[in-house]
Amino acid sequence: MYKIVFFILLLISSHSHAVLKFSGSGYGDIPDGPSGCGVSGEPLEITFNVSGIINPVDGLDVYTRIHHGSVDNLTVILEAPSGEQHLLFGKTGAVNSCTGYSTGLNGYDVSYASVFSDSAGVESHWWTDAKFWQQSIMPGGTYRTTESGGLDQDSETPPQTSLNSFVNNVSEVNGQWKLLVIDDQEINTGSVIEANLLFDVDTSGVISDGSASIGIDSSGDVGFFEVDGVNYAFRLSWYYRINVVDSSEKVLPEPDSAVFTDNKVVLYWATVNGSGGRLAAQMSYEIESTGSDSAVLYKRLLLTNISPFSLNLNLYDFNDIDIYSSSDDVFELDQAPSVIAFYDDGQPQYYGKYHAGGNNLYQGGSYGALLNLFNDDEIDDLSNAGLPYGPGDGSFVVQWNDISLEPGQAVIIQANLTVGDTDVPTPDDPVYFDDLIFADKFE
Ligand SMILES: [Ca+2]
Ligand SMILES: [Ca+2]
Ligand SMILES: [Ca+2]
Ligand SMILES: [Ca+2]
Repeated sequence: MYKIVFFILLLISSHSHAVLKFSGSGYGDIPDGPSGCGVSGEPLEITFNVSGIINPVDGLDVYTRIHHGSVDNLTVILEAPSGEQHLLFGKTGAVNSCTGYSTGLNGYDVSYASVFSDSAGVESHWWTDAKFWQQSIMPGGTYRTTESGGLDQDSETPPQTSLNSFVNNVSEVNGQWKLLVIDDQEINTGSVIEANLLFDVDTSGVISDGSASIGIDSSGDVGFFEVDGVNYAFRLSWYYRINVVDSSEKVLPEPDSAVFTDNKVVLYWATVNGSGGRLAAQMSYEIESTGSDSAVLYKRLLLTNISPFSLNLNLYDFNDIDIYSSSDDVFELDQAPSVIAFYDDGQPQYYGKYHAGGNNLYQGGSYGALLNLFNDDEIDDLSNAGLPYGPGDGSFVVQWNDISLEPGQAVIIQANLTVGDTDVPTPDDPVYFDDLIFADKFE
């Protein structure tokens, strides 16, 4: 029972999130408002074509760079494709009146951007800062969205509102979003320089088959490979390095989307931005039960060169194995450089094998030492050393080096992780590994 609770808690806490950014179009001058009180100007409509969001949206931030002589002229409304609206701010500083704080916005300077986000916390009040900077320029900052000022507003700190609650309740996320920027007083004018919508998307989930399951977090890492209640792997993740471009290894970042079926997930990256968007990626994890207490995990990574240049890649499959408990695992080189066997020293019936296709290099060692290779600021190639290792908290990594990709060309990398507790491994043990495994280029 304790184990099950622990597993669930970790899955929840490992929820991380991908951020999908959509830039606006239609920037320009905001039509000036008319004279008088209570009459609005024509809105400047900034539009955002949002598409491809298939996973749940947990949150939304709105990045704005608005240039204006007086913030109290402005009312800014976000409109979802399905028509629901949410006010970012309006008539700032107008308490039982038509005019409010005469505070300037300097949208031409990126450091003066205003970001609307629930992450700002309630202590960061848009009105309080606007009041402080009256007759001057409001600096950049992150704020909660806020109710409007005007004749009905009797507070200098009107209630703050939630963009996340708004986006959680819109009926359609994909489609054309609008930012309506309205000036409702004459004389002071302004323009919109830039606006972006940043959707916080949850691509985590669990795949399972029989008694085997694996949790996928939004970063594309796989964790908690469990079979029949025994855990075999804590974290499986991919790193890469583009020669000449990168001065250290990069972790494959959060995917844009994840498509789950029962025992399989496919993760998609339109661009892998860590190296300047030179790669697109697609990753699948498929789990297959091979008995009541054994299973195989198929890992398949497809990387495409979407840059106009030839690239030379290194790929690393990082396997942090923690069998049953993490401190007493043994790792052995079964067949260099591609097959690595491992078992629990205390309970050797818990064992497994890893089989890579076409890799050049491997390295075993402690989890911390191996992780340092990828967290430091240096280029690291694996040493074909470190095995056997243990008993201890071990891990292993394999590397495919010198993969040359012309523009538009792709590479597929595959590896399998087989675990089971049917017997103690010997060199002759069959590995659940078929002849389809390969690492090859295709056009
Ligand atoms: Ca105006
Ligand atoms: Ca162990
Ligand atoms: Ca490194
Ligand atoms: Ca380990």
